Amino acid sequence: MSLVEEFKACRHKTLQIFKDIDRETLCYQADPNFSPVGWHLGHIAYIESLWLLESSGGLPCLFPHYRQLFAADSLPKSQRCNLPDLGEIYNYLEVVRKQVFQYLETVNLKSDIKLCYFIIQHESQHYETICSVLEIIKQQKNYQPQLTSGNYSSLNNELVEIAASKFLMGNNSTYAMDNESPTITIHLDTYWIDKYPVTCSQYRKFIEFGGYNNPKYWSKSGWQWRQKINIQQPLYWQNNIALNNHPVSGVSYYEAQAYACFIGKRLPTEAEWEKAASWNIENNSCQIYLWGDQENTRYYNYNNHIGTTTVVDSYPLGQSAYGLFDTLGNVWEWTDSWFCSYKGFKYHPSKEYSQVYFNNQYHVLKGGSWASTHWILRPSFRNWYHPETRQVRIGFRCAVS
Ligand code: AVJ
Ligand code: FE
Repeated sequence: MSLVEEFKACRHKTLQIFKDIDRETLCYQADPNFSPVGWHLGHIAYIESLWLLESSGGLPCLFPHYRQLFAADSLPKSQRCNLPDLGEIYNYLEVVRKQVFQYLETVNLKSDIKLCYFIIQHESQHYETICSVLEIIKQQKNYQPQLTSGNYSSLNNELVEIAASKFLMGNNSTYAMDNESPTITIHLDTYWIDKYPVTCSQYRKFIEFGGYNNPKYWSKSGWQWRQKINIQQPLYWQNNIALNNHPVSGVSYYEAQAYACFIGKRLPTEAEWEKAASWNIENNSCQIYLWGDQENTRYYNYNNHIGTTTVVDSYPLGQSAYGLFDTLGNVWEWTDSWFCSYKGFKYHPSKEYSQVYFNNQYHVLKGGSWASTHWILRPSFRNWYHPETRQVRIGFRCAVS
């Protein structure tokens, strides 16, 4: 696909979600930590205009009156509900896009290609957040916790041995985001990691054994948080045996950490996760998912094809070289690592994308979810959230030293 076609394909996906959205949903703030879905749409146009037209192209700002509303660092999230009509936001997107295509015809694409890849991946990340917010709204409307206890499933989480060796971490290709570069060779001692993400059935044991009320499983900051928010289960937890073999999701980093402690394991570091997902010891190489690689829905649950989680052993074709399932797609996975820069990091296109978050307040998440597009679905991609976040579809797998 040409770059122009990729831009169009990404936009097509985004607009599809808005086909039957009413004004109330467009402007509704479902959660204090997330903006209304309509805001994300305007912000996508704003960022494209800012980075491609203004900063790179030196062109004047097309809609200066939208700056305050759609910039990421301007209004607090609670003040983003007063949005223009959907038609006006569409017009904003279209006018910006038309200029972008004109601009791209006039420049040597080579110099701007990384920026174009950034823009597509930026839109993809907001696409995913839009999907998550719609899911939150849907859950809030229909949610009925099911309190009956379920049967446990026989699917166990085997540990896979990852023998000591070096491996190549990160991604220095043109389409990589700034925080994935430069690549680095890392040696890891032997460790073991779960073959599957932790399932609802497995997690139910933690709930039923009183895990939420026993400080011995929780870290100090985790227990403080747990007491503050007084919960007994993941967000939107359904005690439904039909979900037994789905990955647990809606858990904060602290809940993931507590569960791991409960079963005598721990969360993997980012490097451990990435090695198990991408390294091939047979030929000493990294499995790299090329930018815009052919969509293959037989391999992973992604691109919103299914629109929710799937049973963790559904995709044998998508196993990593070490035999892990669901490393890509289904749910994001917490790692034990703080989001920080690799040695030699250079920001792109601005400090505001990654650098301002290198402050030991965010944990790295890996692997993408059912709503991740193929433009961001790769083992080297790094997502990051506050350890308290449970609103997006995040699960985890455990490791052992
Ligand atoms: C890394 C997913 C938390 O969505 O706020 C989007 C990514 N950065 N626009 C977010 C991002 C700028 C970010 N997350
Ligand atoms: Fe953004």
